[in-house]
Amino acid sequence: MKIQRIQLFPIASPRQTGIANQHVIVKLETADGAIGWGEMSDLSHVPMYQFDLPELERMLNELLRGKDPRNLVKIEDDLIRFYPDEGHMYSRSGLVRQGVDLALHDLLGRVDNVPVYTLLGGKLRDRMRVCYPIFRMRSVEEVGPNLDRVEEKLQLGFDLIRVYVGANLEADELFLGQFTDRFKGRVTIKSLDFSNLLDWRRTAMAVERFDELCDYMLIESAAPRNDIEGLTQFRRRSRRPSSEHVLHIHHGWQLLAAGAVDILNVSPYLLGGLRASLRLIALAEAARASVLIGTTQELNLGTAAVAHLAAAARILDYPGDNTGPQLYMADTVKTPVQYENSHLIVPEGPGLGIEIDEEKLKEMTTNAQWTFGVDLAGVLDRTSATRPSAK
Ligand code: GAE
Ligand code: MG
Ligand code: MG
Repeated sequence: MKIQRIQLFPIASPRQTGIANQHVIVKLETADGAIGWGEMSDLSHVPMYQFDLPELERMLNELLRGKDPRNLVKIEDDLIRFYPDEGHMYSRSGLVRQGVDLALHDLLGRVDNVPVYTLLGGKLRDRMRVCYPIFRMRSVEEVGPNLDRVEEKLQLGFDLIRVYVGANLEADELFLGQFTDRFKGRVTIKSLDFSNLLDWRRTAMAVERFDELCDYMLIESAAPRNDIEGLTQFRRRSRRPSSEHVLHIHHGWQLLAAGAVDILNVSPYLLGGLRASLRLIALAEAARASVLIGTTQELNLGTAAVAHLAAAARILDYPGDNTGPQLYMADTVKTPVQYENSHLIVPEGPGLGIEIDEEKLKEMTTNAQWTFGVDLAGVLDRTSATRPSAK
């Protein structure tokens, strides 16, 4: 088997929350006609520059054409050199590697007629508990609609949420207090995500107030970006476990060696695919730390890949964040991944277990608008420029 061609299709998908996000669908073909699909998920983050897609496609064809898709380690080794770790949460090189890694796994699974989890060694579970995101509130006017959204998602079976906090403590407190009054015993909070907004002491002070209002499993990103010492200080004083997004394998080691976190937030979009994610999970195992699978809000292909990762993960002791397909209103797939009672179900078909509708893909590619706007708080928080606090 030899890789013959890789194609990149830009698409945009609106979210129920009023923003739209840009993704790249990856199609990989071998000389004998086998096909695999992958995804570079959610490019609409800072830093605010984007791929030169024709150039990226040209380069990837040059790198991959003629290669044996079964030699995953070799392709990965090349890609890590050509697209090295960038060390931030929205690493473009991580996304390039994710796109190729997912398409390769999908292709190999289809050729052998096995699900991707089989390629990863098999499965320990057939579902993963996941939570729905409540995006950051910057004004108290945003509290009511978000509580209504919790109710709406509960009706669909999602009894687990996570809440982004730290920009407006008054709004946070209002939300968390009213959440407890309205949903206690019916909906659980997986995490309060500070997204590296506050220094560790301010986070600790906010947490003291939040602790009086609600119960939750863990705190995420409790110190500024790259402040491993701050995370360590916070964790020493925290009654609850804390997690941080792992940026690359050495960062994972740094977090664990410093005792900065209880939980590694492991994500294929950031680390560059399934194989890289499995390495981080092994690192957590070695440190007797915990793992959760995070998200950039992938579409169906990216979420299916996460499901296969979850199936094969030896350490996975907290719920994941992977509900992108519940958030986006358009995708290129024939049938979406399945959720049941706040669980993402591991697909059983060959490859990633997702069928692409090429007509839909064509339509979405033609209509894709890659505009980003200049509403920085909205880009950071994933909220729309029409939110009350933006007035
Ligand atoms: O920090 C997180 O856990 C989030 O998933 C964060 O990365 C979001 O901004 C996400 C999104 O697009 O909603 O990427
Ligand atoms: Mg986070
Ligand atoms: Mg994202």
